[in-house]
Amino acid sequence: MSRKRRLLLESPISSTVAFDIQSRLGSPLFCHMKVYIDGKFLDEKNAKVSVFDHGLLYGDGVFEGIRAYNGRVFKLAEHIERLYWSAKAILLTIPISPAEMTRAVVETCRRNKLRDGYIRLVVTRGVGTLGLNPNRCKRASVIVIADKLQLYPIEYYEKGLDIVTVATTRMLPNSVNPAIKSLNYLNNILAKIEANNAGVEEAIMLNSEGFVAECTGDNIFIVQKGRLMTPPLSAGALYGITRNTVIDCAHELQIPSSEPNLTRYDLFTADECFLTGTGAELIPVVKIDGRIIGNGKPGPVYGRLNQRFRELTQTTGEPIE
Ligand code: PXG
Repeated sequence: MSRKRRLLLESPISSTVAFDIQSRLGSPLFCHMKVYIDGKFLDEKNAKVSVFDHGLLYGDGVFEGIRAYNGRVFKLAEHIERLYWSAKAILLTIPISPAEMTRAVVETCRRNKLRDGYIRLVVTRGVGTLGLNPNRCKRASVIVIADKLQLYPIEYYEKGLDIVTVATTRMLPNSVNPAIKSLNYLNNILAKIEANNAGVEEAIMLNSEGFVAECTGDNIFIVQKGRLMTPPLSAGALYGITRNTVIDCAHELQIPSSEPNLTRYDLFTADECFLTGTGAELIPVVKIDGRIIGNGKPGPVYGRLNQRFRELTQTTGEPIE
């Protein structure tokens, strides 16, 4: 077995997953997890959607991944705003107001006694017929799940990730615009499969012009001579909430930042590289397509931004209690 494969199997994420599966099957906790579906809090085992829901049949819907830290939901208003923007872009009417959505998220955390964890907010087109016409779906469904998530093994936050560029490109803005956080994630999943096949955790996706867009579930940043850079939204990057937070932190710390088009060459020759996402937080990258980035260790600008980000997550957000 290769060293990389062995590391993956022995990594903390494997044990987290194993623990999750065990606890879900055997533990009494399993029955107590409450999932919000259309105004009701249901036991996890009864939290189900119809096979005629177009979210299932066509990936017709939108979602958000949100995080709670220290008894507060981080950047909740920003996530709710992006959810309604995604819904607007696909002409999906969310049946509750943003204020009601905010209460649903906070209440789901409260009922699950979740102080630190991950919240998945899903809005599906709702129940329709076997035809794809969304006009047949009478009412969208709102789902809130509050759980735990460990996206990457802990060791990578200290050592940094080794990632690759993959062949699957980011979608064009005139197809499903990458700014829409839609339930149809197959494009990103195909890229993730390429990462899996290469034995790495994440993949860089280029746009159809060959510029860097982002990763399958994270935005990407580089540092070159003290300047922070990340691809513009027009390159096919998601309007990432963590991305925005990092840009704000850079401003606060007087680190100059910009959003130019970036090529793989820019990544290879950068002093530092890191990824951002709600699940991943800030995670350093030390190797891309076999090229060592900088000195092969997480860099000082990453360190400063990461420290400020952690302070913000611990001290700001919508209180749960
Ligand atoms: N780009 C894409 C394509 C994403 O899906 C991000 C960037 C980061 O955005 P935020 O707002 O979280 O900073 C995301 C969101 C996963 C997973 O399992 C990742 C995301 C969403 C759902 C699942 O890796 N990241």
